[in-house]
Amino acid sequence: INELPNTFNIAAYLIQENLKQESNNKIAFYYKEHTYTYGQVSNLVKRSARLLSGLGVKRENRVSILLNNRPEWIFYFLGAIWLGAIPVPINPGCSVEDVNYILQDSRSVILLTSQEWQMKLSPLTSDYLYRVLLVDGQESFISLLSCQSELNNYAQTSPDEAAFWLYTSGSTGRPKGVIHAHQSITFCASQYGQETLGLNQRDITYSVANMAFAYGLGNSLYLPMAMGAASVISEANNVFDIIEDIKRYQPTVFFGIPSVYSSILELEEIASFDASSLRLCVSAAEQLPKSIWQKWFDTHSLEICEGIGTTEFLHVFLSNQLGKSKPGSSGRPVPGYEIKIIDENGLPCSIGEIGELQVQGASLMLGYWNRLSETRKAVFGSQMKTGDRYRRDRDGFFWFMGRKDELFKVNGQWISPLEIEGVLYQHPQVREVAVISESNDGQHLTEIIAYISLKEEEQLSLKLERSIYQFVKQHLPHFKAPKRIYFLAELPRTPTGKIHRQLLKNKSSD
Ligand code: 3SK
Repeated sequence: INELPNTFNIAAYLIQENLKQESNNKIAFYYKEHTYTYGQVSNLVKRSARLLSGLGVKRENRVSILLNNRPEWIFYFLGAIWLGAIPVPINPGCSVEDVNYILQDSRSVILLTSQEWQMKLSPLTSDYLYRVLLVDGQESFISLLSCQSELNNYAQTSPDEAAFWLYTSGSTGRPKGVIHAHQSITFCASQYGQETLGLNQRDITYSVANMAFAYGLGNSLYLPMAMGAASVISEANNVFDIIEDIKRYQPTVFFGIPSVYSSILELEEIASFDASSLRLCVSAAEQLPKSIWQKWFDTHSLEICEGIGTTEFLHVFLSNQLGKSKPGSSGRPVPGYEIKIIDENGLPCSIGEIGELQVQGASLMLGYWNRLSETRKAVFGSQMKTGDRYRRDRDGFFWFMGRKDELFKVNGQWISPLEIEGVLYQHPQVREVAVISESNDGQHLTEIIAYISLKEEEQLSLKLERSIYQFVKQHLPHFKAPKRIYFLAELPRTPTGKIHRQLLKNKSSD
């Protein structure tokens, strides 16, 4: 890993490295019927910096973006960093209440959004925001850029200084602003993008995640840019559109999440998925059931490289690699990260023993904005406790056992909901599963409850319900079998696409 100079601006690095390599005319982004070369991106980023500067934005001011994936997102994000300001992406999957909270909490002075969102937010309640820019309508962001000149001088920032924030939402409480330095991006790009995935200049990446989510930001923006590769910017929010996009743009790398892989496999009979351009498939954000990995492999002869990361570490730190993966595991440490599993006394667990995952690496956040006690609780030195329970096998692969707060005790034994979910996923009619425990109130025994959604063409019937209960009985010991199974059309999801377990827990206690 190369030492960075004392003055380092990640936006300038991503732009200038590509122009140095004479990639001026190389395509950086595909969006609908448009393409943007690295030369055009450079021009639009510098104009964006000029526009923000003209609007009075100063170094270290926060500026928010609330949009689906689109090119303006990228020009604004990099333009702000070029200027030394701090972009704060907001996931459009957030509630209006959370968006208002983030605008206020981050003290953002400018917001780039759409007319639709502007209407939803009206009246805006932030005390700091003085201008809303829109991507649509009469005075669109792109039309404003066309009147600007390029701002050629970028802010002489340090690699350690805040470059951007990402908001992370836990299952409870308000979203937290995660502060990342300029150097977090170079670290993730070299260690994960280059060393682990082997991304290169010829790649075209496609990601299903919104760029306000750390996974999406890396996949669509800085991983491909750092390699001089191209990226498809897509607003697709359903599987049919994703399948259409893959046919149209022929990407080489597909960054998915488990529910998308599962839906593509399910729909394949009606909308065939053309995987011929792909050399690499990646999954993160949630554990990928082994059954989905296997079916994808059998159908497309492609391994899915599963990994796991956190917003606090910006991208993936545990990952499988092509030809060296163990389906169902999170893989091995990405080079440059030191990863331990520790017991309740803070001591390293032995092989096979379950403990909490503790990660150390240079992409660790600077801290949570204005949340000192939460920062202190999670981070000590350059390490962070993730709250995830893991075990490691003899080959050094890490196996996710569930969130620390999701394990429960039945018959005196710790049970991971993932083990039960893994069994239910093997039932041919099951699409999604989440297993939770009904909280033990001290008077009743803990009960295991499963929420299930069925595959598209399946109808719930008494016969099917019985077959699922029977399946559970056959494949799980009595005490691990869910007492009750509820069927939902689909399971609730968080803005980043993870199953919203807290909502299910609330539902079960209603
Ligand atoms: O959830 C994950 O696995 C993840 C992966 C990459 C970047 C960020 C996150 C949260």
